[in-house]
Amino acid sequence: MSVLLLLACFPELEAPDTLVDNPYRDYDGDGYSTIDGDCDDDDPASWPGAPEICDGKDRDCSGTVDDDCITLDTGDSADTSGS
Ligand SMILES: [Ca+2]
Ligand SMILES: [Ca+2]
Repeated sequence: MSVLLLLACFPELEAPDTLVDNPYRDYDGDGYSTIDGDCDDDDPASWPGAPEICDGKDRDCSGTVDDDCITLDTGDSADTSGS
């Protein structure tokens, strides 16, 4: 009960990392922070030099979406070509 009261009085104790957007922090855990050139630090599949996948996002942080991108092969999935 006292912990809840403490958090109510000091909300910054609850989640201090989300209150300040630190450009030096790697939020998505891909090894790159915003200051390192991570163009989307909410997506662990986007970082400088990452494989550019044809998914409508700038995965390699080149500034261009789907430039020279690769299509992921989903393998032997069901026939999606229709009739
Ligand atoms: Ca990152
Ligand atoms: Ca790109």
